[in-house]
Amino acid sequence: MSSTTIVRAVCPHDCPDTCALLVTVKDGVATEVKGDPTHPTTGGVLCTKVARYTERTYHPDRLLYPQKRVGKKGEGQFERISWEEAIRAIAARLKEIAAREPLAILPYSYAGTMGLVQGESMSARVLNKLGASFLDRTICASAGGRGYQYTLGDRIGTDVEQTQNARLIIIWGGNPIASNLHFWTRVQEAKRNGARIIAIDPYRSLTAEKCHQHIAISPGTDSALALGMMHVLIRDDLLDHDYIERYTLGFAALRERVAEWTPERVAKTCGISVEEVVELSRAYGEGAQRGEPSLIRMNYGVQRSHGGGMAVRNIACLPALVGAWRHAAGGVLLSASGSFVKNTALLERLDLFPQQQARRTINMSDIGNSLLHPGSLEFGPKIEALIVYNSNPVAIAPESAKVAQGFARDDLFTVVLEHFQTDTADYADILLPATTQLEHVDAHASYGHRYMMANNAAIAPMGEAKSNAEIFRLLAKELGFTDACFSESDDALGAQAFNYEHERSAHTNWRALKEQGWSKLRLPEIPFAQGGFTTPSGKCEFYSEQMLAAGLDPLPTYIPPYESPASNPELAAKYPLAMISPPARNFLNSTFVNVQSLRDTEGEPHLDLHPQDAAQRQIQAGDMVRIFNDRGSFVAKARITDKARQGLVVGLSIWWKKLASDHKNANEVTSQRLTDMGGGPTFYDLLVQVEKT
Ligand SMILES: Nc1nc2c(c(=O)[nH]1)N[C@H]1C(S)=C(S)[C@@H](COP(=O)(O)OP(=O)(O)OC[C@H]3O[C@@H](n4cnc5c(=O)[nH]c(N)nc54)[C@H](O)[C@@H]3O)O[C@H]1N2
Ligand SMILES: Nc1nc2c(c(=O)[nH]1)N[C@H]1C(S)=C(S)[C@@H](COP(=O)(O)OP(=O)(O)OC[C@H]3O[C@@H](n4cnc5c(=O)[nH]c(N)nc54)[C@H](O)[C@@H]3O)O[C@H]1N2
Ligand code: SF4
Ligand SMILES: [Mo]
Repeated sequence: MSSTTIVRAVCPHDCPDTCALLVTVKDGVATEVKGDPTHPTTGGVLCTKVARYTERTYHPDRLLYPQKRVGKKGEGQFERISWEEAIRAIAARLKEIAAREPLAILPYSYAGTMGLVQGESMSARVLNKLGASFLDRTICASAGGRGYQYTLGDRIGTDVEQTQNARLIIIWGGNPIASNLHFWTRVQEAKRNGARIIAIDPYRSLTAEKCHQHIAISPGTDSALALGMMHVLIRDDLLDHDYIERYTLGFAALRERVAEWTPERVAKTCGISVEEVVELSRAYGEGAQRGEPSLIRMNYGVQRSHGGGMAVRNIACLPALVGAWRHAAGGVLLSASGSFVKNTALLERLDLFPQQQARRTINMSDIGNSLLHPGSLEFGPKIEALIVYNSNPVAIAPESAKVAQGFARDDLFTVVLEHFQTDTADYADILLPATTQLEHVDAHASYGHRYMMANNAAIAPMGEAKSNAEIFRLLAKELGFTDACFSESDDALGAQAFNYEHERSAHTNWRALKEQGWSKLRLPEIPFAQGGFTTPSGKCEFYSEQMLAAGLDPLPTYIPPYESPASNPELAAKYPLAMISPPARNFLNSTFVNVQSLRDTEGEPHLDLHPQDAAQRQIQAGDMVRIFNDRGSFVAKARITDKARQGLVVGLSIWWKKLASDHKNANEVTSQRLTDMGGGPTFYDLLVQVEKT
């Protein structure tokens, strides 16, 4: 007898929307993945990528059994082995290393799945028990997260479900049509209700194109624009004095600081006009004076350069100045992740770490340098074993030539857990097949909305694939770890993910969450109407003692890019063009690049150049060009367009190297230098030269 069921699931990808899914399963086969129409932020709509999720799950290239490498590292030659052999080989090698130097073992993982079970749960327990090095997971949001935290506290902002009620929406360093679709739907509703929409972006992105106004700022100069806005707001007295008095700290010092940031100076720094600075500030301040909610949707594009943390901090100061936090639809949203009450300690069990043993943390953003480090007193031991899951570092980490060189080390033991044979998988000693979201259970928080989510397994694992948690459980057993926590099932881990005792989440539990799929946290509709920021002072901190203690300027300031014509003219003489490589709409970071229908839509790696920059180099549309600097080079097909401001080239990303004609991607030219705070990467802070191949 044939059977059809609908299973409640969650989109696992690194996207703020964390959609609620309904998976149709016919006779054990997932036939359709749809958005849950009753989930308020999903609204029954998925992006093109995940609407095709079955194409990815049933992809003919799925890894279906464990393999060991037979060719050279990077060649991608593997031979099938059994799970027993794979787990035995890994455990033996890890044991041998741990007996000498546990800190030589390092995990490398990020948000390939955002699931709390298949992310850092059983994996962390095993690595903690081993006494391995910790990984600082900085690759995306840590600079901005830190800047936000210094200013406002936890990552809590305006509820995305209020967006349509805002009268002014500033989309700052984000391209929601590609990367935050369900927010964009609400922006359009706001637009229909008469709201004004402004994009601040060096590139006329799909989103910027559809806004009322696009301010094409030079990359990495956002903190200066925010200083200029504060200057005008204070100069023209477009302030909420009562809010400033009650709920902020350091206004007098801020006033003095921003006095020097005249619109003229700001315009010059940001490569925009004086009018743009003044009009933006007035629109923001005057709207607030009329009592209208204004929302800043700040996104991670502003924090991928040297002063990224400061940029987020400066922008985060704006709502308090004009009292925008008084409105449910006002304020700023960078991330909602701090809204959730997770049981991290229980999931990860840091207490398992050997008590007397030294600890070490390796930053994932300069993994190339770390893998090539011979070891020293300061650095600690050389890295000898790497366990990679939920990430594809050979494609996504900066200064790729060094990353690949590190992965190619013959004396490095590398285990990769993956769905596909990615660029990183090619370097594995042991390659293990992992389940996808349709095949395992998980619990999810979100960084774009306020719903706790549960993902049920819809189908049986493909081939011999196992969930990450199951793989680490097997490893724990082989390593002889007998603590009870090492035998907890994926479902038991899911049940531990949230703290249901806390008032924000107390209204539900794991079983109910799995049945309903999602449940909204209980947060005040207007989070900071009466202050209540989670900073040390409880106020919005224009002046931050914490920053001072960390050796940073305690007041908003401007930190120029490492590499720009203004800040590094010598380098610019050789490499005159700034470059950014933001996400392509049909990929999700490096995921989906191998799904043919989505790759066909993106075509091939492109480079967008301004007509004048192209003419100067005799480059015509469709020419293959080489993009290069001292770190490396890659080729792409030229697209000539004024979407890129003059002096800027744009290569939408993140391509799999092996699927590009030269087996390289944009990360060949990005740099391993870190942001001002949070140890973040500087993916959008670089200079290059471009020539016809
Ligand atoms: N389709 C799709 N969706 C995604 C992703 C994806 O790869 N594809 N990635 C996911 C992930 S991991 C993340 S972190 C988020 C990212 O989400 P966002 O932070 O919204 O990132 P982007 O969509 O890349 O938008 C960044 C925009 O910032 C612009 N930008 C670059 N440099 C600067 C600058 O210095 N200043 C300003 N003001 N703007 C700048 C870029 O041109 C780009 O249009 O999206 C998630 N969603
Ligand atoms: N040039 C440039 N580089 C960038 C960026 C950029 O804008 N430009 N963006 C940066 C940002 S914001 C981010 S967040 C990073 C993202 O970098 P990553 O997190 O590495 O990228 P993803 O493609 O999201 O996920 C990586 C892998 O996780 C795997 N995966 C998914 N689910 C599971 C699972 O359940 N188990 C296992 N074992 N594997 C799974 C997928 O198959 C995929 O290959 O890239 C960064 N790199
Ligand atoms: S990638 Fe984002 S928009 Fe697409 S289904 Fe997943 S959560 Fe929704
Ligand atoms: Mo990210």
